[in-house]
Amino acid sequence: MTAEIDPQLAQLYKDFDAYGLLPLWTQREDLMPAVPQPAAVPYRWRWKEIHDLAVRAGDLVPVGRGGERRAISLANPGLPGLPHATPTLWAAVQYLGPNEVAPVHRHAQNAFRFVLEGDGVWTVVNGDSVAMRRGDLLLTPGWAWHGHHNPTDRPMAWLDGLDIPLSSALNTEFFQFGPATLDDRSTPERSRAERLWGQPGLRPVSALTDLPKSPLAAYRWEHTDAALTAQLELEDEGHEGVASPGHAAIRFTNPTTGDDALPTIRTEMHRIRAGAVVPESRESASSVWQVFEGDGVFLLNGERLEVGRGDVVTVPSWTEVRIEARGDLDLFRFGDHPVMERLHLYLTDRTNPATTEGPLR
Ligand code: 1HN
Repeated sequence: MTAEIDPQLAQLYKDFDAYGLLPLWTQREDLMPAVPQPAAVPYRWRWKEIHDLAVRAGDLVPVGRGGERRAISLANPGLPGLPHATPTLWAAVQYLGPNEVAPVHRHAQNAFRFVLEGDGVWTVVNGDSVAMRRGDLLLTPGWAWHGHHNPTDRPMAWLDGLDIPLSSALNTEFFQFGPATLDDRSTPERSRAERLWGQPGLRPVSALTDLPKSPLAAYRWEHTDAALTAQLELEDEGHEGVASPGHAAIRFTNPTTGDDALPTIRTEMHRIRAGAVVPESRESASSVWQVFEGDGVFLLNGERLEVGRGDVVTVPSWTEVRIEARGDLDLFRFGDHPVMERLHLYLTDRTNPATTEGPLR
């Protein structure tokens, strides 16, 4: 090709390059594909493999000031060299051994923890000690001080999710170390945040201003489980409430606004009945799923990925997803949907204007 190129044209391209210029006409398809073409790939991490490696890291790597966290990133193989699960989302397994403390710091990036198994760690968020137990979602909104401590003789591991890749793409990262020691090592059953905000539909009159980030630090499994159970019972009784047939779902929300619990990260729990299917769909948002309980299959662009307890699956934008539950399947999911929705960039295969004539919202 290059041999046949008009020498004047070749010189033009050389001169473009010398002046920091690039012609659109040779690149249009890469810059403007018909539908999203993510570099990130659909991928599954097995819980047993991650967990065994986390235990080994626990034996070999101390946790303390500097490194701050013994967290192991789930790095998407389509994004080589980057500790990113998707272009916007960071997922990791963090491991805290008996009597260890992860020091206090804060950062602009939003974070949460989701607990697959175990208990015994308290995360201290802006001076409020929050117990971490199986099935709980714990929030660390951007710029909240936070450290973790494990006063027990048992190790604990959990899933961390953050919007680090979004923050680095936008160059909005800020970070600050807190005090060298975590002074508050208290172990209350209920945090102050839950005592103030944790009763459904009830808001303290002392706090009527809406907040962009949820003030509720913990969403407890007993409530999540009860909500999912009720949806499926209502379905059995012939009433509305499920997300789709045999598929119950809840979203964790900010009690002051009803929006997503974190401004940049959607968090949800799904329960799919044994034998039920969530049919194929695509969306212009990326997600990470973790199997909380049960087993089944994720079909991602037609590729079958068997999943069981603790396994983590990443679903890049515009990947066709179908989920089949073998036994009853409980799934935690987080995604970048709030960002896409706020920017009016959220589309699905049912609203893609190129195929439906529908207007861009
Ligand atoms: C962080 O602060 C935590 O607080 C976890 O547990 C993972 C990954 C990168 C940067 C900060 C935590 C993190 C992190």
